[in-house]
Amino acid sequence: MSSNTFQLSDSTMSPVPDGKGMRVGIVVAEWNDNITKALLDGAVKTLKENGVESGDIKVEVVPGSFELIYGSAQMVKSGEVDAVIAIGCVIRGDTPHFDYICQAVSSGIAELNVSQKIPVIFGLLTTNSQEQAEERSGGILGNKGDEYAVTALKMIAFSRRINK
Ligand code: DLZ
Repeated sequence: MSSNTFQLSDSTMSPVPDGKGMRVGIVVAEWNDNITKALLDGAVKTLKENGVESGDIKVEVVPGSFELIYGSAQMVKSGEVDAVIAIGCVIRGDTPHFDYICQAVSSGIAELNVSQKIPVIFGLLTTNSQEQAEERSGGILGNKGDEYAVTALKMIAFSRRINK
């Protein structure tokens, strides 16, 4: 299976758990908001399609992807959700800023996953161009928000199995 067409929601993958009773927090960055809004919409749509109730989806906005670290940490510590999806989009520019943000966010989210009790899903889209971002946020390559939602549901189910 090509990584370009791989979808976590494919029928060849393990079934998506029923999301009824699952509470999902989403922290979404405003930078590149035409992309992050589409990713958010995709994630929310998939959560609802899989049984998550509207009232169990909590969305908070932060300015940029760097702030996803703090935003996700606070959402985790609130105790009000069973998983957090961190959504952002970083598009490579002419300066090394791209690398610093990507490195910081991936390390920050990884740290939360090992130090906290609930899963934090890495929903940071990192692309070389606006076109690549559009292709992955509702374009010809699907909507990665869908995958983030499926991952959140699978990880909540995993956590419940392990911790029962
Ligand atoms: C500063 C900056 C730059 C250059 N590029 C992006 C980007 O492509 N995507 C994104 O989400 N945020 C970007 N930011 C903002 C930083 O994430 C952060 O908000 C600021 O450095 C303030 O902490």
